[in-house]
Amino acid sequence: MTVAQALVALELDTLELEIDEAILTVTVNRPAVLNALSPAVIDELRQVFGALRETLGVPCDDAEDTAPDWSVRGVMLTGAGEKAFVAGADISAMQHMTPVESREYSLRTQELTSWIEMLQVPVVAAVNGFALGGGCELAMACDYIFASENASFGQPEVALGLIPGFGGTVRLTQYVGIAAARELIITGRRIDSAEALRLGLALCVLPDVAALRDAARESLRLAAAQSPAAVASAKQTTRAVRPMSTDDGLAYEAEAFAGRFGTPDMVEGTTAFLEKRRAQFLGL
Ligand code: CO8
Repeated sequence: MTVAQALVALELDTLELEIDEAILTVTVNRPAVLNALSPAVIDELRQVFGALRETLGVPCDDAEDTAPDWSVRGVMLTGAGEKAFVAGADISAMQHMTPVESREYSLRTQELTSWIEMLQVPVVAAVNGFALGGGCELAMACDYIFASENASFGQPEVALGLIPGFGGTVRLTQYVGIAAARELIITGRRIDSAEALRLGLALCVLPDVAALRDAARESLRLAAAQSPAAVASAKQTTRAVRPMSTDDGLAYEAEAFAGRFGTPDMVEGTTAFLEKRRAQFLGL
């Protein structure tokens, strides 16, 4: 069974999964509470992204099949309806947590965001409305963010006597720089899609939710036409070099670059170019 088949067989209460041409759409589906992240949502997201990270690019468990499993080539993460991507962590589920419980919750969710960030295939956040607190943090764990015109971003935790706990203090700074991140976190103010675009938080803004999902899917399809092994290496390398000095980053990149030489996908990609035909990648 491929990971795509295993995923659609999962019984999930808070997420909807759909696979179309190897693009997986994961929809957080609690519209009555603006898709707020309850512990159940986090557990189900961990099931989905946990299964993906363990199986993508390795032979599937069918004994006869030795080809790597690339049955999912990209993931779109979005929220149900038109009003919200995710309006944050579920405040009612969080209110009575002890410091010990909240640390555990924070660490489990941060681990999920790292799995998303390091996943072997691209993950695009399609932000269709409110992306607040944990919602903004979930979107920032993705490779990039596409937004609809009605999208609204923010880290409003200070209004609750809290601070971001799902990676916001780290990733918002990486997206928008230290001053803009501090200003947003300290004031808790919400920004619209135009300001998110200007700050570099959103990569592009689409006029409505249908156009947003089409654009995110098209971007993932473009990536899916490339060598999956090269895409995985490119994604892993851009993350690994980020905290490095220029010299260390360049040395790391040279190793990763060299690591692609002689691989089946590199041989196929370069041969196909020279033979003026479309490459048929194995994903190795
Ligand atoms: N949690 C729980 N319920 C929520 C949440 C939420 N984050 N957001 C909205 N809802 C519920 C509302 O309570 C309401 O429920 P009901 O209909 O039963 O009253 C329903 O969704 C609809 O919401 P509104 O009526 O408020 O809709 P509006 O259009 O008037 O307002 C807003 C929309 C502006 C998005 C407003 O709902 C709001 O401010 N929501 C809260 C946003 C927020 O503060 N998010 C951050 C939460 S904290 C967080 O994410 C921290 C992450 C790190 C934690 C680390 C943990 C250990």
